[in-house]
Amino acid sequence: MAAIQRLHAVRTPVETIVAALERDGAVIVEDFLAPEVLTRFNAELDPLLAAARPGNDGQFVNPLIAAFYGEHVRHVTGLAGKSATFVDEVVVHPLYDAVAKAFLAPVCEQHVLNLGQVMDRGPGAERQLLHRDQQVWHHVPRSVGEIQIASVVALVDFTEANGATVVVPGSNTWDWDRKATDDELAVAEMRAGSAVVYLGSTIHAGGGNTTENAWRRGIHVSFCAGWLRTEENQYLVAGPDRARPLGADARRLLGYTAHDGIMTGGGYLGAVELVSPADLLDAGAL
Ligand SMILES: O=C(O)CCC(=O)C(=O)O
Ligand SMILES: [Fe+2]
Repeated sequence: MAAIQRLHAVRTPVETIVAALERDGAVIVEDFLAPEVLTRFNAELDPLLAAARPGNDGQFVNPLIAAFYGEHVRHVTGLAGKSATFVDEVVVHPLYDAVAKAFLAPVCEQHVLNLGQVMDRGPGAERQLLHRDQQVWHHVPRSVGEIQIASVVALVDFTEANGATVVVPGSNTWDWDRKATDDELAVAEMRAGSAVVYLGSTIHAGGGNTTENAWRRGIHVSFCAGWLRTEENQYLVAGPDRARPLGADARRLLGYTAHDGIMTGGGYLGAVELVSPADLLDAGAL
């Protein structure tokens, strides 16, 4: 069985974390969330999860997605619209910013939040199909390189039995067609508050939950190049009323700043009335 390098969120220089990601495509970042943040976040999520139906009551974009997520996972999607802790502490987490800049700055002017959802893997959940998250943008030529950075943050202790994420270290450097064997899988067992961070090209899956009654509460959070269509529609998840009181960084990550590629030979994207929506928010016009 393969292993994932473990590094500490605060004590490790970010360059070391980036180097581990370049080499292995995945790294466990210990103590990614401070204990106080973890407690606050879980308290905020408790009622949302209590109301969530396993398998989303069968409501998915299509039956293949339903099979991918399965019937035993509770989802709280669109966290940017539902959780202040998510926006204040997770979306703007400085480590995401540093890692996203390291991998995505070569291909975009700014990155944005792609997805932020709780995945509470329940007893009976089977391991997901091994996949690469950036396969969702299969029209983008692979020669473009990394266009996404992703993570699963543990909100309870992650164990092999309760469905810890599995990753394939080094698969970010593989030919796209190569399949992983079982001995190439590594299980991201980690304490609550830690995160497994991985690249969009790294093979991984949510793990199977073989316990009787233990739920694996984690959040799946990813960022992508700012010119991509995001998996969750963040403008509708977090509309202008939600974005107005936020700081500049959060607004930018939620897509309220135009992606301005004019100086690098491209064009501008995401403008409203020819300016950044964030400027309209400031002017009271949005
Ligand atoms: O929940 C997990 O551990 C991983 C989920 C995942 O990889 C996905 O839904 O794309
Ligand atoms: Fe995934």
